Amino acid sequence: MSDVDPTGATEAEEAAMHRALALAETVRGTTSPNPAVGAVILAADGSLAGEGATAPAGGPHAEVQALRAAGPAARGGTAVVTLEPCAHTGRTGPCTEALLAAGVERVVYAVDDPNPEAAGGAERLRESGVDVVAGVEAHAAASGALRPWLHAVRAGRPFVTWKYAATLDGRVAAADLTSQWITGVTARADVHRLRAEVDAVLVGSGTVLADDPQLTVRDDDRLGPRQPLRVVLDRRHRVPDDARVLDDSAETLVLDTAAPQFALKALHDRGVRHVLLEGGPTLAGAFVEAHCVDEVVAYLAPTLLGAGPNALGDAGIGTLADAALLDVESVSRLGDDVKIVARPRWADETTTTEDG
Ligand code: AOF
Ligand code: ZN
Repeated sequence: MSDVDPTGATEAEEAAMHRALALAETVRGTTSPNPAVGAVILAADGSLAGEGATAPAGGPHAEVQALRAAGPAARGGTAVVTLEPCAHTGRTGPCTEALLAAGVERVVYAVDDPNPEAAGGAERLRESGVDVVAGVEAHAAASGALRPWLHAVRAGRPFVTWKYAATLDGRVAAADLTSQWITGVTARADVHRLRAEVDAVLVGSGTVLADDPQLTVRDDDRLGPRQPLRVVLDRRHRVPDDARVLDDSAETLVLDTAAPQFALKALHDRGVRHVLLEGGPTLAGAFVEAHCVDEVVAYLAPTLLGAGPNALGDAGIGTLADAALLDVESVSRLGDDVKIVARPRWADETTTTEDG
C-alpha cells in the first residue's frame, strides 16, 4: 500500500472514506440537530471490520455504530470517519474514548469539528498515542451530507435551499394563476426526495392560499414515515383552518412573521439545520434580499407562458450591477425538464464568518 493522498492516507483508507461518505448520505435528513456522519472500521490487516452512520439525535454517533459492528476486530485497526471524532459528553459519550477503549491505533477523518463543545478530538487521540490523519476527502465531505450542518454551526442559522419549478421563461404560474403541473413526474419525484432530506419545508401564506399544498413526502420508501416539519410564515393570519398544510399528516408550525432572520432563528432553536424554501415569489424575494438563500434548486420545464408570476419576486435589486451572482454546481435532465443547482456567492461568505 502506498500513500496516494497528500494528507498521508493509504489507498485502502481513501476507499474506506468513500464508503463512509456514502454511509453518511443514507442518513441525510434524519440526524438534526446532529451532523450526518459516516464511519468505517478497518481491522489491523486492512480488511473491513465494521461500518456505521449517525443515529437520530440522542442515539449513538457514527464511530460508535461502526465500533459495535466491528467488535474485537477493531483492536489495532483504523477508524475512517467523515467528521473529527467528538471529545465531549453531550447526549452521548465522547467517541474519542470509545475509539481508545476499542484499541483503535489510527484515525483518518475528513473535516474538523467546528462545534466548540465537541472539538479537540484529534488532539486528544494524538496525546493518547493514536496516529491521526486529518483532511482526507475534506472537500467532498464538506460539500456533501455534512454541508447543511457545517453551515448551521458556522452561521448560527439553518442552511436554506430555495427550490422552484418554472417554465423556461421563469414563470411559476400562468396569468390565470393555474400552476399544476408545470414540471413532469420525474422532477416532482425529485422534489419529494429533496423534502425527505431536509428538516423543514417553508412557505409563505400566499402559497398556501394560492395552491393549498400539503408539503409532505409522498415518495417515502427511503425514510419511512418521517416527514419534515411544515412551516408557514403567516404574518397577517390569512391561513384558513381547513388548509391542507394544517392536516395531521405531519407537524406544522405557523409563524407570525415575514422576516427571514427571525423565522430562521426560531427554526434553529427547534433543532432545524436544513430548510427547504418552497415559495412563493414574495417570500423568496425577501430571502434573497436578506442573503438567506444558500443553495438554489431550479426545475425548468420546456414550456413558455409569457405572462404570470415569476419564480422570484422583488429582491430589492434595482440595477444589473447589483444582480445576485451564483455559481452553477450541476445541470441535469429529469424527463423533459432540466434541473439546475446553483450556489449564491454570498453563501461562501457566511461559511467563513462567525457572526451570520
Ligand atoms: C453526531 N454524530 O457521528 C458525530 C458527531 O449531543 P451528542 O452527544 O449527540 O453530540 C453531538 C455533537 O457531536 C455534534 O454537534 C458534533 O459536534 C459531534 N460529532 N455527532 O451526532 C456523529 N461524529
Ligand atoms: Zn461522537
